Amino acid sequence: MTLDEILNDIGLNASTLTGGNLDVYSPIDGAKIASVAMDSTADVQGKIENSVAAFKEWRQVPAPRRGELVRIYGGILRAHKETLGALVALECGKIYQEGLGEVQEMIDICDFAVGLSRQLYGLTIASERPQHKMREIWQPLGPVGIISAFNFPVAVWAWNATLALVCGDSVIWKPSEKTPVTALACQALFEQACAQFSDAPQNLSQILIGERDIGEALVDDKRVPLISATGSTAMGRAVGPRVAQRFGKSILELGGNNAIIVAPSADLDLAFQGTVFGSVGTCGQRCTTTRRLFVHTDIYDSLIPRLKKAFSGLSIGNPLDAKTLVGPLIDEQAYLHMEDALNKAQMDGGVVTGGGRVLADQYPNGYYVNPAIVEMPEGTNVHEETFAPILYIFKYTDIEDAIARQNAVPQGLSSSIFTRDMQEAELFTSETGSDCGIANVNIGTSGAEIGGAFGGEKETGGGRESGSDSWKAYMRRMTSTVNYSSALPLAQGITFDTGETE
Ligand code: UN1
Repeated sequence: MTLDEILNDIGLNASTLTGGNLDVYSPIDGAKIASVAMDSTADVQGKIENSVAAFKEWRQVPAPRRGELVRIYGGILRAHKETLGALVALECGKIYQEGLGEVQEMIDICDFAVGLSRQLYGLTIASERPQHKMREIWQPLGPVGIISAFNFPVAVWAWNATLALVCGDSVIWKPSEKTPVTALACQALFEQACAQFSDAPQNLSQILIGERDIGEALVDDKRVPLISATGSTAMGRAVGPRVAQRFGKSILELGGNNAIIVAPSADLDLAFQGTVFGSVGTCGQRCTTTRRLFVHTDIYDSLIPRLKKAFSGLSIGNPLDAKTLVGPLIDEQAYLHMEDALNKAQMDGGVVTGGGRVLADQYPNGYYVNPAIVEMPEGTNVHEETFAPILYIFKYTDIEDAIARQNAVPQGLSSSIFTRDMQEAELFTSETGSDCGIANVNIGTSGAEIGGAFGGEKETGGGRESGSDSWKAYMRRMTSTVNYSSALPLAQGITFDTGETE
C-alpha cells in the first residue's frame, strides 16, 4: 500500500501534508513522507478557545447520545483498519501486525466507551440527617489536553479521547512531532463520524501540531482542566509540576523498566514466547517492553541459550513485509541511545550478545538493529529505560529477592512472573509483591487489554487510562445533599441557634 493509496482510503487531503514547516520522515528508510504545518502559540490560544466553546455545547448532549458518536467512529475505524494500520507502520516503524493491533485497540476502546456512555454511575450515600439524600453526580470536566508519544501514535489518543468524549469533554491532541500524519488521519476519520452525527459541535476534537513550545502552551492553560500525557519520565517531570502549579489535573503515563521473573516451575515455552514478544516487539519501543529478566539459576541454562538463538534468528526489516518481526528504531538518536546503553552495560560487567546496526547498506537512513541480550553480573540492576530492544538478564535463587530487585528501580509500570507455583503467583500479586501498576502471571509485560486500567507507579507517573474506572479522571465529581424536610438540621449535630423568633 502506498502512502497515496492510504491517504485516499482515509480521505485525508494530500495537500495538508505538503508545504508545511515540520518535515516527517518514515523510519523505514528515512524518506520524507510529509511536511505538515505547525501551529503557532497563537493558534493554540484560538484552538483552546474553540474547545471551550465546543465543550459548552457537548456537555449538554445526553451521555448515551455522546456514545453514539463514538459508536459511529468505531465503525469507521473498522472500515479503515488496514489502511490506518499500514500508516502507523509507515510513520512509526512498527510491524504491520502491530499497526493493526493498535487500530484494534482503538476499536476496542470505542466499544468500551459506548457501553460506558450508559454507565457513568454515581453513588447514593446514606445521609446522617432525617429526610436528606446524598448522592454523587459525575459532571463533564472541560477540554482535555492529550499529549501522546510516537510509539503508540493512535491507540493512546483513542484511550483518552473516547472516554473524554462520552464523559462530555472536548479534546485537543498534541501528537508526537514524529507522527503527526497518523494523528491527522485519525482526525479526518473523526470528522467523518461527526458529519454523520447531527449533535457534534464544531471543534469537538482538534489537533495541535508542533514541538515542545506548543505542548507547553497547552499544559499551562487554565482553560484545560486535565492534561493526559504519555512519554518519557523527563517529559512528565516537566509537565506534572506545570499542571499542578495552576491546579490542573494530570494523568501521566511515563517510562517503564518492566521485568519478567521466570521461576523454576515455569512453563518455559510460555516464558520464552512471552519474553521474546515483550522484549523485541515494537523494536523494544513500548512503554511496557520487557527490559529485565530475572531467571532462577535452576533453569537458566534451559532458557537463556534458547533466547539467544531466537534473538539471532529474528527477521529484521521493512515493517510492511509480512515476515518481518522487528522493524526499525524510530530514528538515529534512538540507535545512538541503544549503543550508549550497551557500552555502559559492558562497562558494568555485562556480557552482550547481539546488538549493532543491520541493513545499513539497504537503508542508509533507516536504523535497524539486532536485538541484544545482556547477561548482567551478580548484584547489579538497571535503573534507566532505554527505548530499544535490549534485554538485561539476571540470575536469582530466592523469589523474595527477585521481587525486591524487580521493584528496586525508579519506574513501576508493568511486571510479570512465569510460574506454576500458586504460592509464588499469589505472592507476586500480593501487597508485598510487585509494586507496579500491572502485575501479570504467565503473560508477558506488554500487550495489555483495554478493559483494565493502564498505568503505573513511582516515576511512571501514577496515572491510569483506558479501562476499569479510569473514566472518573475525565469528569468532575459533585457531591449533592438534598433536604426534603421542613427543618435545617446541621451535620455533626451542631446547634447554631440564631435566636430569631417569628
Ligand atoms: C505504550 O507503550 O505507551 O500494553 C502503550 C501494551 C499496549 C499499550 C502500550 N496495549 O503494550
